Amino acid sequence: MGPMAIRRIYETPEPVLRQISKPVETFDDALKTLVADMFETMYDAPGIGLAAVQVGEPIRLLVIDLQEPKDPEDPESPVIKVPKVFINPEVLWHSDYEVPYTEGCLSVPEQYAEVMRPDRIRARWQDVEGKTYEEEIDGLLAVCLQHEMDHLNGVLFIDHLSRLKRDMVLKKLAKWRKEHDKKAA
Ligand code: K1U
Ligand code: ZN
Repeated sequence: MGPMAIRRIYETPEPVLRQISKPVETFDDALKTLVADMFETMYDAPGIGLAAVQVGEPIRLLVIDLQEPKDPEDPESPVIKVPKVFINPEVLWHSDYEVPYTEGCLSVPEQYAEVMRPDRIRARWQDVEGKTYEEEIDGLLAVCLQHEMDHLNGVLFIDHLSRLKRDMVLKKLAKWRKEHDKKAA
């Protein structure tokens, strides 16, 4: 593998985040390089997921690594790395039952809010070689996959909030940026 690179993560309200990502049709070395860069960018952030559009490439590709501890009881326990790639993902079925999860987003930095989503989905996707998979997914992986698939359709988690809550998050983000930029200066 060639040298990997950490890419810039676009943040709201940059218009690229609102684009509808295009299907991946060519499974070539450039795609593998982008996937490697996305993992490096996600681990560096750090995050548990990243959609290609967040690094300015509006194609239907996302990566996930939940980085869950080996022993959830022990805070010192090492995390298990399980990198997952989803290309051209589709939801074939979702449960009617929805569960809340306090979500974050690298494109809405340092802001968290509770979002309701179906607790189980049946998904189909391809890997970097173009091989197709179909599986039923639940738990945090289902939450994260739905959040990342939203990115492919130009949707951010804040779009699922009431206007009042969304405005509160955006106000806190503006305040955080002021403080953050002061420190960076
Ligand atoms: O920007 C993104 O799409 C990544 C986002 C994914 C996500 C988080 C929570 C619920 C749904 C989707 C993040 O990774 S935000 C950061 C985060 O949650 C986290 C970072 C380090 C360790 C553990 C969690
Ligand atoms: Zn996100």
